[in-house]
Amino acid sequence: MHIVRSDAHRAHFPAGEIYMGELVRPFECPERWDYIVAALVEAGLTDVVEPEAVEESVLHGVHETAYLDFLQSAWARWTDTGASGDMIPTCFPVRGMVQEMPIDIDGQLGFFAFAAETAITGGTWSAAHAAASIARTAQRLASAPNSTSFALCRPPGHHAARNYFGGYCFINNAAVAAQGYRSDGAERVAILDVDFHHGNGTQDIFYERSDVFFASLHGDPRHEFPHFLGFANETGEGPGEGFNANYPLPPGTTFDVWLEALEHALARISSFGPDAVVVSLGVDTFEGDPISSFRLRSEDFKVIGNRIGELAAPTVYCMEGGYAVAEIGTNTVNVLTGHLDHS
Ligand code: 7XA
Ligand code: ZN
Repeated sequence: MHIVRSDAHRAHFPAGEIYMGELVRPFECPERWDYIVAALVEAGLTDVVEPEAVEESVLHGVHETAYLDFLQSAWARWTDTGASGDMIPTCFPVRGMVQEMPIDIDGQLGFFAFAAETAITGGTWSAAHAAASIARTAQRLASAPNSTSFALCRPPGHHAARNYFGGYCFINNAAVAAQGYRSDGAERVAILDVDFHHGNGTQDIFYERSDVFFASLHGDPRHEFPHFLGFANETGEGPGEGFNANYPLPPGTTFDVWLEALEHALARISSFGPDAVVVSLGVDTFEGDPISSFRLRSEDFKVIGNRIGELAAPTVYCMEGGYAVAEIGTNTVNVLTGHLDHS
């Protein structure tokens, strides 16, 4: 299994995250990456590859140009105003307001954001771009039948939509991998999102497409972030009708219930007949996760990888969430070795 990673992620680390009325140290922190790397090495997964820069055509296949331009130029324009702190969005174009991009950078910040916990810093664009390059490189390396690679992306990506960021995500790495498969000739790609949170961004990007099937298992949005997408009746639109499957699950969900949903999602993916599979791999379904509410145990993650491996498709795992930092490495590696045990 190829492991694609880069130190470039360290450039992105906001000073704070708004959480329960306080500005706290962000849960999405650089040590998450260090713990995963240590566990990979301990498991003998040492075939490490540095990323090659993702092509503009692939990025533009999943995000709008105005959004990418905003992300790339945001920090310089922000500091030009005299601001020196991180960019935290505070004003959003909600129901009944004008949905047009303002001129002012602070206005644009709210226009391109859907949540306020996620700040942009001076290093955000370079880190997010490197994470997308990691996903694209990992996807290229998993093109042969049954080949598997791991994209150790940070920042994560699955909340990033065609034209908005939030939930710690800026560029949708899993979508980049899926689009990469398409531009390399795959006809059908499936994305399976096993992170605790709904992959609203991935759903948004592919909602009207029939070439990419999206399935997500996640906390019921009536209780859990991102709250406003991820319901079971969201099945795709237009040509994409029938190519989106959501499995919202209640707080406290244990592995037996979660696994039933996984089996259902895998059956849907099998009947779609994908040429390749992208997995949005979050391990915040773990029982000890500080911001989530499922009850999966470390050994359960092996079963997840094993079951995904049974699809016997070229597979790329893209790292998403997981905030029980001391266990994030074990839980992530358990999925990967569970996959390899199968093949
Ligand atoms: O998969 N997504 C995450 O792990 C990020 C969730 C961010 C939640 C913020 C709630 N205040
Ligand atoms: Zn998550």
